[in-house]
Amino acid sequence: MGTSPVLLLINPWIYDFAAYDFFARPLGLLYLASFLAGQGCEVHLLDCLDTPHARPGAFGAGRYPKEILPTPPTLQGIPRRYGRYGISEADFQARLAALPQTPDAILVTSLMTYWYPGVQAAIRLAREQFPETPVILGGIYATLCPEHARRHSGADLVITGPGEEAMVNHLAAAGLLSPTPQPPDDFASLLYPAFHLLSHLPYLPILTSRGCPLDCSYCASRLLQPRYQRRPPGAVVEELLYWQERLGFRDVAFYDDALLLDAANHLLVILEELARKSISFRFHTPNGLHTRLITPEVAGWLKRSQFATLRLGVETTALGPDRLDHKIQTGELEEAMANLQEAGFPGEEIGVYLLIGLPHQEEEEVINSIRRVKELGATPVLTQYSPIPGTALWPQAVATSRYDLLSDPLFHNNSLFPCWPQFSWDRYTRLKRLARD
Ligand code: B12
Ligand code: SF4
Repeated sequence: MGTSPVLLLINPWIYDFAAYDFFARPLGLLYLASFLAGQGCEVHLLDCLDTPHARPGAFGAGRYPKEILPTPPTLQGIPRRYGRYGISEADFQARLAALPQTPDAILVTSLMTYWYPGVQAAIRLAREQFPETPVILGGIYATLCPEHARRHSGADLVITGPGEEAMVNHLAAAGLLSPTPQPPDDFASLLYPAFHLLSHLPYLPILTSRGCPLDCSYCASRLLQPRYQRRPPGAVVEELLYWQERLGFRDVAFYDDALLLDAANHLLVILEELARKSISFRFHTPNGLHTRLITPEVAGWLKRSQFATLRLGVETTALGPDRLDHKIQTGELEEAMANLQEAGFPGEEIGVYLLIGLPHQEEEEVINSIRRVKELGATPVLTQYSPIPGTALWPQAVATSRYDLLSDPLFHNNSLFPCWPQFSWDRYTRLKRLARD
């Protein structure tokens, strides 16, 4: 076996009509990088999104550089400009050429299913430079659409699900590595993500748990992380301190699906410990929080600990037996709002995610939700539904869509409102205006 295997890890471009860096870093790939480095691999990273923003936003978020490209034939007629977000192709090639040697394997991650053209482009260009090197694809698109990925990505191997153990087994089978034994699928024992491989890191993404014990019908959390696992609160505090000492950043974005679950024994312990040590950050929750779990005590801690970007996962204020999730019941949004306002959050700092474009969703319901959120003094944030294969809602999504969702993941793109038969750009603009004004 001798020398360490050399691995090139790639985070591909985004190909889309719209994309914005709202605290987005390739955390899964960075976890994999540190894990494999810990197993004795020499790891290099080529992150197509690791570039200065074209227009900086608040707290380190911002607009990615975009190069306009022809709209794919299947998406013709969408009055939005398609393009590639991230570094230029020339920059990609230069970064490949700068590698000290030919890698033994190329590991590519993936995020949104409908961003697969970015995966294809990255694999194609990497292959041009290193035709002999095997390419392995993993991540979210690979897990949700494995058959499509096997046929169309250009990778030699597609691995689904959490990648740590699977990659070690694969490298061992290929004779590249003799693995040190690891406790199987144990999130708490993983090394910190390899943030040092990034050039631009204005904020720190952090995961305190993986997965979610709930099972909302439009969500893929269970498919991606079948087991809900939590790190000990003390370990999260240690990680935050570790990065603050080395990188000196202030902004932290939680990536958890279920950050507020059992808060008394988890998040609140973390925040109390930071307060006890007089260490402060500015926190952001770009992924929605569970509204019903915002008790007066939780709200108070969120305020004291400087949560600056708050997003509540509400999806719709319509209640009743037809709801697609188990996240909220009568009076719970009202209660959460009262608790947050009591704690001192002004309405414009409380963003409430409302999902639009769900199968069979009436426009009236969206309008009512927007009005209700505004009445309560919060800020409605519209998020467009993206249908996900394997979720409980998928069969309905396929049945209601005006696109053939089964034929191409490009149709999962939330910018198309693929499952909203009454969709028109005028309607959407009206709803956006209603939410904003
Ligand atoms: C954090 C998050 C975000 C963040 C940023 C994510 C980022 N890095 O860019 C924010 C809040 C910005 C975001 C936004 C959105 N998101 Co989002 N997000 C997530 C979330 C909760 C976690 C992703 C994550 O980082 N996980 C943690 C890491 C550790 O896991 P991982 O990336 O999966 O990596 C592991 C494995 O996949 C694997 N792996 C990864 N790479 C590789 C490579 C190889 C070679 C191998 C072998 C293995 C492997 O190993 C890793 C470690 O175990 C997922 C749901 C989920 N639970 O996964 C949704 C999810 C990905 N998001 C989703 C959606 C719909 C969106 C939005 C479109 C929402 C909206 N309607 O506005 C936006 C659009 C984003 C944009 N920029 O345009 C959907 C995807 C739908 C789809 N069709 O693909 C998901 C699945 C949620 C859902 N609804 O079910 N998101
Ligand atoms: S609560 Fe959130 S993460 Fe959990 S299943 Fe529902 S939508 Fe997914």
